[in-house]
Amino acid sequence: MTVFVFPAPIAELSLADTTVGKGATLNIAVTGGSVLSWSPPSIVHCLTCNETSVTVMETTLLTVEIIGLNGCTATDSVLITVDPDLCQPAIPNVMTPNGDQTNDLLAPALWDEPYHLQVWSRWGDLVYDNKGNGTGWDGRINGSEAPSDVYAWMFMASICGEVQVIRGDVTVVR
Ligand SMILES: [Ca+2]
Repeated sequence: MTVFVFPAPIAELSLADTTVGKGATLNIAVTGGSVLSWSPPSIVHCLTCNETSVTVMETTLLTVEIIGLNGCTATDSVLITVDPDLCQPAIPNVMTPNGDQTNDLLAPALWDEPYHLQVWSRWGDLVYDNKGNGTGWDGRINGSEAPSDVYAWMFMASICGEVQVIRGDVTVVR
C-alpha cells in the first residue's frame, strides 16, 4: 500500500503590510492552494481567484483562506492601511519655467488621472485653462513668458474617490 502524505498547506500572500491612499487598487495573489474565501469580500474583485485586485476605502485587514491538496486549510492576512493624505495631489508653489526640466511646470506630481487646472494672474485674468490630461501650465500666457509674480490656481479632480476642488497659488520665478 502506498500512502501519499501531502504537506500541510501554507498560505502566502504576495503583499506585505502596506499604506495606500483612499480608493487605491492593489493587485494581490496567494499561493499554497486553491482559494476558499477572501475577507472582507466587498473589497475583493474576484472572490474565487488566486490572483485578484482589491480596492480599499478604509484601513482593512485582508484575509485569505486556501485549501491544499490534502484538504487542509490555511490562512494569511495583510494589513492595508489607508492614509487620507496619500491620495492628495502634490502641486508646487514655486515654478522656474526656464526649460531646465526642473520646476518648469505647474502640474500635480505623480498624477495620472484627468484633472481640470485653471490659473489666474494677480489681476484675475484667466491665463491657463485645461481639462483632461494636460501637462500643466508652462508659465506662458498666449505663448509669451509670464512675468515673475504670484498666480492663483484651481485644481479639480477625482481625489480619494470623490471630486474635490483645491485652490492655491504659485510663484513664478524667472
Ligand atoms: Ca526650471
